[in-house]
Amino acid sequence: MSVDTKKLAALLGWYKQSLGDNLVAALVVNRDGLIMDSLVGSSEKSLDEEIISGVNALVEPVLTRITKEFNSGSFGTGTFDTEDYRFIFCESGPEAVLVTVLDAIAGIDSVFPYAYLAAEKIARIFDGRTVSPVIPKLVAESSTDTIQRRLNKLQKVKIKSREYAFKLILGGDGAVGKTSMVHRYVENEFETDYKSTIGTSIMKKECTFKELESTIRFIIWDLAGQAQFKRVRQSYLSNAEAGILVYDVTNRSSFENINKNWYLEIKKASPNIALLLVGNKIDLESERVVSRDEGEVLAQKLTLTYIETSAKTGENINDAFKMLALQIIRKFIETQAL
Ligand code: G3D
Ligand code: MG
Repeated sequence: MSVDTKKLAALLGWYKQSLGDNLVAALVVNRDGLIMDSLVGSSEKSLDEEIISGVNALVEPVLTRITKEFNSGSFGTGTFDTEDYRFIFCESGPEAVLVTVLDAIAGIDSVFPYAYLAAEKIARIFDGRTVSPVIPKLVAESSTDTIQRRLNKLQKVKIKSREYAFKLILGGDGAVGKTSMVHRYVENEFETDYKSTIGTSIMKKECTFKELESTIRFIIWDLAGQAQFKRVRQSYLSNAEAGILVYDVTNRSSFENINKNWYLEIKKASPNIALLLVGNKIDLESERVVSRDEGEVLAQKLTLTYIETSAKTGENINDAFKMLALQIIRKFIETQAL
């Protein structure tokens, strides 16, 4: 087995940056309990590399237990608290576990989305598949988010792909890259000479979280041709469970229209929609007029998760849809749990 260790190290670097002061250490451990890679965080408790060996001793017995559950196929994610530290274990494909060590008093809610995302990426690295080591910055969907409490339920409830399909719509001005994003995601290819057509195309795509034993089936509605828009707007926007608000980082008015028009209109048509805010075309860095900070501030204001993408290079496109799927799983669990 040859693992791209450079990529693994880069990914951990991004993971560390995402978690900031919360992180004491992050380790990628194989199923024999062997540490494949690790790094210490910037938390005050992360004094030196010694912590890694200490962590290793702690991790070993826990891993033995987990390995059993692994084999029975029941392990996905688990947490484990000691007096000084909190551990999050995320299964990362068949071969690895991502172990995240946090300060004992650290909140876990904001860490989980990153841990899932990192674990998914590590699984791909172990598989030898292509994956970007970059972990996009996510603005918390809401401060009262309690993913942890629902985690046990997540383990139990399986979302069966054949039973549930979620309507996903895209909002945003013309030419911001909505259709290109969908094409990227659905076919993983970018058509440079894509021509606007008239009507709505509807595509299916499944987004699977092995670790959560969940599959989200998106039915993506993409409206082509701005002229048609007014007439079909209502049926297009309503009854949607998921939506992506897209603006172009090189076009300020497309950004302003998210706040002025798109957000309100979509919320009105589909009040319970799970939404994601996307700043697209980041490959055009020299033409950028809307900064990442501005995107984040808007996301915070609207309590949305924010991601920056390029439909041209494919950067963060899969992650964007994944983050949305994760929100849906959470929403779904919340309603099921009542
Ligand atoms: P829309 O569906 O939001 O209207 P489209 O937008 O997907 O049709 O894209 C509009 C134009 O932007 C297209 O250019 C497309 O190629 C381009 N585009 C989309 N995403 C990106 C991106 O991430 N980076 C760059 N550089 N261009 C992008 P054309 O020239 O084909 O009209
Ligand atoms: Mg389009």
